[in-house]
Amino acid sequence: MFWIIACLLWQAGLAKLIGLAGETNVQGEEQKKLDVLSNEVFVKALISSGRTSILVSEEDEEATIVDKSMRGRYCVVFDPLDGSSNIDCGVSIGTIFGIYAIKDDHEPGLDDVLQPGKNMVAAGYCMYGSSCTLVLSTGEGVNGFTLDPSLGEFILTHPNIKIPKRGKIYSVNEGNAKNWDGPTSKYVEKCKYPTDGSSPKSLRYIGSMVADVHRTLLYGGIFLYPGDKKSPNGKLRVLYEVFPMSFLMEQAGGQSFTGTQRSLDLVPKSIHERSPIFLGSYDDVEDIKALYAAAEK
Ligand code: P6P
Repeated sequence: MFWIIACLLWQAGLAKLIGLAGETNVQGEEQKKLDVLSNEVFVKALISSGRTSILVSEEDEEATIVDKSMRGRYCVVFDPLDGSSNIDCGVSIGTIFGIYAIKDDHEPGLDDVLQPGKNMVAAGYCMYGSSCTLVLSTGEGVNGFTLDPSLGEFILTHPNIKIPKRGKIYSVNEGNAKNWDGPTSKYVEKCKYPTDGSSPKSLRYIGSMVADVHRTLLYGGIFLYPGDKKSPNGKLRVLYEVFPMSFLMEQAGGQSFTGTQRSLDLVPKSIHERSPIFLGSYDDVEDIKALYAAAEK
């Protein structure tokens, strides 16, 4: 699947696949042709695998219940092409996915999907950039694989990834600063003007979650998409963005926080629900958790 998407992306500019498909998805965003194609590739491949019972895609308003004859014991939640608004300018984008095991003694339904992220059995992302990199965890640590196009195989290139305990980078869209709440504003201020004599953190923000999280995982630091006055729940979707990335961060020794609780403890009420997210190096996330705790007092 991932290789097919990578090939579609690498050929897009030539095949004039880039550009709007003229439709909008459930998020009210213009769908690019590659969004539509990627979603079709994943849905068809997951159904034909015979391993899935229910699918949730960022591109589909409703969950897909797999026909009884093709059902398996897994529920897959995914964003087939996250960051697709960056396609035309060649910025790295990616597929994000999470997997739940579900009991097969009943008709699958939303109850099988609306589970806390800590119940996931696997999660990962595939980043389509200068290379095609798959980062995956099945609950026993995090490993990174790079596609060798000459073999058509993913090679283990980043065994047992561990995120540094603290990093020198913060990653947030500062254009939203005027709407931030107190703790987020205070935290970003501390990143820029540290009061403990340490050096200021560097700001790196690509605007493609997979790329920003991949850099955070490898280099350390913190990625923030906070809620704000305009969007109290932020922008990122719980099931197929917040949960998979939080699962990976915890498996790599980092952590993920929503502003009120551990991200993986969230229980979503709907399949496209959003949540604020602060994830990355353990100690960096501890710092912002302390600011939110102090604001509660
Ligand atoms: P903003 C891409 O559309 C996306 O869902 C994530 O990949 C990314 O982190 C975020 O939105 C960027 O949002 O508001 O900063 O452009």
